[in-house]
Amino acid sequence: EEKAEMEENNMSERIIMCCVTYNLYFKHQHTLFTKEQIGTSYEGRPMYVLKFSTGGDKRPAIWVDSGIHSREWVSQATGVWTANQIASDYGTDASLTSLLKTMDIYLLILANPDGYVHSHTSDRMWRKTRSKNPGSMCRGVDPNRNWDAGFGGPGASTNPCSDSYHGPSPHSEIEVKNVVNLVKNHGNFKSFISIHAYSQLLMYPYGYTCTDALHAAELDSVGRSAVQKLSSLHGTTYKVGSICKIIYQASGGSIDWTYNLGIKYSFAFELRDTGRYGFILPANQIIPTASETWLALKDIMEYVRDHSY
Ligand code: PAY
Ligand code: ZN
Repeated sequence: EEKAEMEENNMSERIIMCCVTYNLYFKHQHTLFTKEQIGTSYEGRPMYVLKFSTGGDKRPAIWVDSGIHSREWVSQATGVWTANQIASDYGTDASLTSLLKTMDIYLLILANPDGYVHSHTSDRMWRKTRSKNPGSMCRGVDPNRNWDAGFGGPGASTNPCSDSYHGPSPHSEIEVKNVVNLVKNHGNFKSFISIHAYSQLLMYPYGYTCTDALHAAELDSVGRSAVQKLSSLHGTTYKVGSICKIIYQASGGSIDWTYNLGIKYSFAFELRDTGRYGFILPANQIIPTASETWLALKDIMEYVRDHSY
């Protein structure tokens, strides 16, 4: 019984290991990151965020999450690769090193751990959380329709059986609530970046309305610079725009909530590809995808560092 409990508790780390073998190693500073539990998932899995920091107290910070939709596997894999990249580039890469002198990076690799397990064990195309919906046989809520930003509006479903079910109330999903609590308690995030797949897009608010956000022009130019860097590695092309204009109207999304909270540099990536393989992206594209994405992430992070507000 004790062993079963231990295995349960180790689930999220072990699962991460299944996609990319990694050793975080530290050339310069052993204390570069800490692993902090932000809460547990619906099914009781611990949710850990990696905090990369060289000191200070609640420094201005950049948030990156992956895997909010479980079937988008290249997202979680990119999260793992990125963790290793930050750990090994620190002290070598001048830009990252200078960034971490004044800012912290938070990385939540598995934003939807229950869904991720389910996509491995039962249904490869599972997108949502795994919470029970009273009165319905269908499980799960779309964790990217569950945020308190245009909640329940166009582009979200009232049907618990739908893949875009918004849930009974804003932040009803514990996985969403855990992030909301951390972001609010921290209070000093300057950028919030959520990593999805697929479509090759770099998006900014809003999703719930096609009306331009106040900073749309600036976000567009930051985004265009970032995808130019991304393309320079393997020639992968990305489009940039607001969620509503570039993909479709979608309400209750995470970056709309963070933007309305005052986190100006809120972005969502849709990684490779454009539909040939879709969610079933071949494993040999993981490292090329993560490497090119890192160039875009670094470009955004540098901009955020240089444009304090
Ligand atoms: O914030 O990324 C956003 C909104 C748009 C995404 C969403 O529906 O939540 C777009 C889809 C996603 O990554 O979840 C796109 C993929 C291909 C899908 O499942 O349709
Ligand atoms: Zn997604």
